[in-house]
Amino acid sequence: MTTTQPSPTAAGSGANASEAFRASSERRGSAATSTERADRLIRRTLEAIHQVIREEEVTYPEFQAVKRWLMDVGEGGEWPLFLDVFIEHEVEKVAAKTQHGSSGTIEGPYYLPGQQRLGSLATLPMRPDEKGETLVFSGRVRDLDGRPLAGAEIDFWQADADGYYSGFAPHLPDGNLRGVIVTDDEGRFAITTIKPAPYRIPTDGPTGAMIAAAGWHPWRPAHLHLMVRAGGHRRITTQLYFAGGEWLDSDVASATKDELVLDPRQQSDGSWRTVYDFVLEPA
Ligand code: MBD
Ligand code: FE
Repeated sequence: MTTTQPSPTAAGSGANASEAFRASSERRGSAATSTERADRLIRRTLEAIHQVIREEEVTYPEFQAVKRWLMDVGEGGEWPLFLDVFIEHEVEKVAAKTQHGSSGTIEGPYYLPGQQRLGSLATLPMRPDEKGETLVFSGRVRDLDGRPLAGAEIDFWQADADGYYSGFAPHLPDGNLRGVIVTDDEGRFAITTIKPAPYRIPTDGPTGAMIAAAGWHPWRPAHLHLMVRAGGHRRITTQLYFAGGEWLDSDVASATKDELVLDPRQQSDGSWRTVYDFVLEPA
């Protein structure tokens, strides 16, 4: 990745991700958990850790390294990043068991609410010299019976052609490559944007340090993020990937699914076009 822009620090984007999560969980409310459920989940989680310590004969220096690392994750504001990369995919799979219509996948740490509302034929807010190849992504939103959903909202966010998200990288204008697209009377939308780059977990923070210590790679394949909402219907949170893209088969966040891979076609003007339809189930 070559860029002349200052690279955002892990700590800077981590602090923003923590703040964004606190604001969003206040909005959505938190689950009321019974003592019985809390006892069971907490006990089983601790037992799983104890089992690894016993079976792997974890030493005091290893325990202290973990303790230091956990402190660093908190102080660096990287809990949202770490949890969404290494844990959220499993929670999403449980949720998907009771979900019909289009597939979802993880939300990740970089959603920001309250973006600019755009019409059904929308160009995302971007810099005048926004780098990257033009991508036109269009489709329809329908219900399970195939009826178009007019006025459905596609809350859209993506990284730029250097792999950075606005709101989490100080060199990017607020709202860049984010927007809420509203479908027309026939449930249609068409979004003009640029193809994003793959995303790399920041290597200067504790999550990156853990990945390096284990000899893993820090990459997610290039992707678009969306939430699709319509009155009376269950919201879908998903991501769309690109056929043939790097890291598709080894996403560090384990969040790819075959049915979420787009295969854009290049047009004579050099831009890329792709179509994807969404199906929402009743709420
Ligand atoms: C991302 O861009 C992302 O989508 C997820 C899930 C985790 C880290 C960065
Ligand atoms: Fe992402």
